[in-house]
Amino acid sequence: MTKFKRTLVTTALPYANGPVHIGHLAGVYVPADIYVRYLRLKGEDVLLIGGSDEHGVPITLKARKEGITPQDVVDKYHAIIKDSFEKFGISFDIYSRTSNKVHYDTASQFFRTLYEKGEFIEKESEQYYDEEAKQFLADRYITGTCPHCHKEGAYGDQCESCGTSLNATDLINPKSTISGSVPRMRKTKHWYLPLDKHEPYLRQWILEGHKEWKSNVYGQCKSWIDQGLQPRAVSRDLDWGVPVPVDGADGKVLYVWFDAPIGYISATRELTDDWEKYWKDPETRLLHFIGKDNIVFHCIVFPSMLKAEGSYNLPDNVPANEFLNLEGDKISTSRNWAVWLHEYLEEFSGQQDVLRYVLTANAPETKDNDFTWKDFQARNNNELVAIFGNFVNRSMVLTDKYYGGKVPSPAEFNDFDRETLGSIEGIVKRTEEALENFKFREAVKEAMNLARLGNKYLADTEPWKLIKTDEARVATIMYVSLQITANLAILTEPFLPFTADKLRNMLNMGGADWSLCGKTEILKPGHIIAEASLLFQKIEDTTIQLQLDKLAASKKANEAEAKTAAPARENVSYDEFTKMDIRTGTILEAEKVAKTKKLLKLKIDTGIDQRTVVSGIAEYFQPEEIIGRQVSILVNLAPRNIKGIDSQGMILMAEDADGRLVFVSPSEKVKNGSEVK
Ligand code: B3M
Ligand code: ZN
Repeated sequence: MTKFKRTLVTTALPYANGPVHIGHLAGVYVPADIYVRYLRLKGEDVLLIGGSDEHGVPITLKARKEGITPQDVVDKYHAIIKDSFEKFGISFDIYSRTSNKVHYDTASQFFRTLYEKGEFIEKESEQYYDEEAKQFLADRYITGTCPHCHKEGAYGDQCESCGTSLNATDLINPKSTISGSVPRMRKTKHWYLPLDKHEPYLRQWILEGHKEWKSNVYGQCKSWIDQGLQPRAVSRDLDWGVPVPVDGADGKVLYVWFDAPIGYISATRELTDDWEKYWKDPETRLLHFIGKDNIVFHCIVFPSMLKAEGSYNLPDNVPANEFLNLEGDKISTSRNWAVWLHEYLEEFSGQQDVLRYVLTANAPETKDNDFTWKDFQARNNNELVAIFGNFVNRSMVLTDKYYGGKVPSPAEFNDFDRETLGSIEGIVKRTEEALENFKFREAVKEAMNLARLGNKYLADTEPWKLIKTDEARVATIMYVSLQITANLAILTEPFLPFTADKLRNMLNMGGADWSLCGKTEILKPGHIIAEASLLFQKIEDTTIQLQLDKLAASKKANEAEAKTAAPARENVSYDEFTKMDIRTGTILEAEKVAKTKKLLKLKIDTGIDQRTVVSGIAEYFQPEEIIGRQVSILVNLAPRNIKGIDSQGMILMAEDADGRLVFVSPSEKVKNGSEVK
């Protein structure tokens, strides 16, 4: 690390079209915050930059759906996101947003520079245009039939039914979601960043120069580069975003992935006049903390932009994480399968460090990982409460009890004391080494080993048994315990900032000074500590059950939604429809079919005749309650033998979102045998 004088850490800018959840925290913000807090404690010059990504089509779609402006959407979510990060102690030097003026200026200027240097190619292409709405259509604004699974309602970029990614031109019967009209192809001009031109440089810079990058990151880069890079459009036909700052670009904005990473630069500019030092001085180290879906943009596209511009540093490392799943399922905003930070803050008020701890201990560093509420509870109760909290509490309460809160003077250290004190330094070293290599799981585990060390030390020395007989020995034991406690109050600061702060206050030791970490005389004899209060509290089964119930409700709502939203089946002709002879009829008799759960045997007056129909509605209706009810019946369905009964026809039922069945009956009484058409 020595060759750098300062570090600039950026965190992916979350889209301001929804609140943030545990996946965001685990993948990006907690690791970045841990890292930055650590560097700050060491007295290094470091900035943590963040902000909301407020452009892009999903935001315009959400605005349209809710009947508000895109600015309304981003104002709402930017506030929620910013507040969540603050409350979780993500220690941004600035948390900005890409809809502000500094960003517009910075992004436009950046584009112009590349434009004037001839770093873009201009190309005409054909794109879908909505003639009624008079605008070009982004892929998400077009729906149609999927060419693969033939489901309707597939989007121009992806079919959500079968998951295939598509081009808008692949859709069968495309339709504009804005006006409903059939879009036409129209010529449009865009600017492209020729990534192919930068390929030799990227190959050298990453594949030769950065073999130390995490293998998931390096591997993705290699596969992109080996596949061959293509020019990428950096503009879009859209009315939400940074306007393309050249003549003849009316109605065009910068592509969101062009302007968003420039947001890091804008935010730094907004923060300090000295911003160029952080971006351009080769003695500054640039680090991007991101999730795995953003790797290509941060390792290939943005570096190509920076390189083309010419005056900026390229990232020194991009420690991207994999994904965090929730209870075995992919986290999903649209399916509400998430633990939302703003909700956690209400439901687990004051327990931010617990989530920070669990997400770090179980971070998706090298592979996707799963968050479960049971694991959350277990880590809190068995680790934070039983080890960390328990040790700190005993060491402070005993000091209070035996020495009135004054750090005692140790008598002579025995081998065990020396061995214990001697272990502290090693733990600190291993924690530092893990931190410096972006191995945060390992780092937090090492830090917890210090609490384990203390816990074991007290359990083995049992001062409470010696106080009557060997006070000098107890003084030594409490002294050693307090030095471990003081070390914990510094060492855990990057991971558990609220707890470490509280602990330092309890110990009366002021701010955290990393240079003390590993020392064995942090609290001097005679130093007065304050009263101990509990650092963590046990989480009960009922609390966890509430969370599990909440998720179960979400799942149920989704299943219901999935049902109501099932796309329409393939078209039939009118002739095909009229083949079905549907009549009104009245139920005359009803009885359960023996040895079945679902079946009722019904006698129906169809107006044509009286006939027997077997119907699978027994779970929803008692036989006696449906006698006399008018229903619709398909009378020309070929007879079927069901459980030994000849069933002639079918009663029409509607199945609601929860799978409940209701009769499709005429809304007023009509003659039996009336045709339904
Ligand atoms: N907003 C995508 C995301 O939230 C995008 C990141 C921008 S980082 C410059 O995953
Ligand atoms: Zn499909």
